[in-house]
Amino acid sequence: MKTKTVLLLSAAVLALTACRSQQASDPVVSARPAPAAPAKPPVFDPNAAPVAQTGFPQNANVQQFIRHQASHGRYSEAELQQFFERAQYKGNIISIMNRPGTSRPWYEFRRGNAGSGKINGGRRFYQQNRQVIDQVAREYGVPAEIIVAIIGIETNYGSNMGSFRLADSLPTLGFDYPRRAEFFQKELGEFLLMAKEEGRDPFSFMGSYAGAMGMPQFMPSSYRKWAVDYDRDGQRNIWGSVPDVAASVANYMKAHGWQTGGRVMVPVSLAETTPQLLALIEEKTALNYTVGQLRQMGVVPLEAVADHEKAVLFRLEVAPERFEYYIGLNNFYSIWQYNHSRLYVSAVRDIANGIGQGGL
Ligand SMILES: [Ca+2]
Repeated sequence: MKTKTVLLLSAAVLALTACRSQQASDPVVSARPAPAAPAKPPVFDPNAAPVAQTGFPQNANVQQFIRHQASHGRYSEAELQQFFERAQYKGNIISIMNRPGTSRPWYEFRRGNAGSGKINGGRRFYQQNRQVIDQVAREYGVPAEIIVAIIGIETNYGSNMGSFRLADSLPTLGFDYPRRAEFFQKELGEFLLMAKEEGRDPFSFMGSYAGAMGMPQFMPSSYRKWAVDYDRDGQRNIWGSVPDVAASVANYMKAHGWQTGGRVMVPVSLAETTPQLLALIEEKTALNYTVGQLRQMGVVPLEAVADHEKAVLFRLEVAPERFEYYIGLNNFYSIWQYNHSRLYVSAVRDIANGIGQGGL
């Protein structure tokens, strides 16, 4: 862990150095506010010759993107053309994206994502950064152990932040992954704005193969909205500054409705596993019912919870074909918006409870 901290610190220093020299040498970077993102990128034409064949600069979809961005005054056509001349197509990213997904049951997911290694790592990380994380927690009203747990599940406390240049991964996904072209082109647009706002070369940003950045794995649109320069050095450094990272995560949670002092989930039992209740579990995750309404349908909370609280019923497979039932409350939903997976939220809560006093 010591080595990692040193690595993170040197990464931070490098990032800052890069920023400074960039700002010093590039007078275009100014306090001029960036224009708002255009509502929607143009429609992706799946019949155009693929990027793997044409390269980026000559690709019809890329040219369409360039015209669209330039027409909104975000970048000149020449600047964008130059960007795509430098961007490298990464076919291995498309292979990763096309791997068949496997849905793991909770008892397996938990081992990999919320095991004792992750909890012990979280205790160490918290201990090393206690002062600033506690300060952020107080200021934002989000528990320190939730902040730490999210950093843990996302990147194992900063040790696995991804080694792809965003300037390669986002164009590759935006123009060679039709299923989500719209999403990744939008993120690419946000990314280019973000590089300009931060006064950094777009090719200096590193992240996961899917464009998630830094210790909290923010996508560029999230970075622009919620990343925080907590240590006030002029950079929102979510790759190497723990104060910035902790505040960015807490800010995200607060913006997504975190209620200070609220619980994440409460164990329940079902009076009977009726088809109605099983259907509820299959519903899209949302807080559509109150605890009182769920009680009337036969859900019995095993710990105190107020009837007026909003909730979602779900279950976790704790061993093959053996289920535990829960209701997720408001703060469950806040974490879910960080990553749309009930297993993810449950793992965050397990790590957090393992680090802290429990009771979340
Ligand atoms: Ca900073």
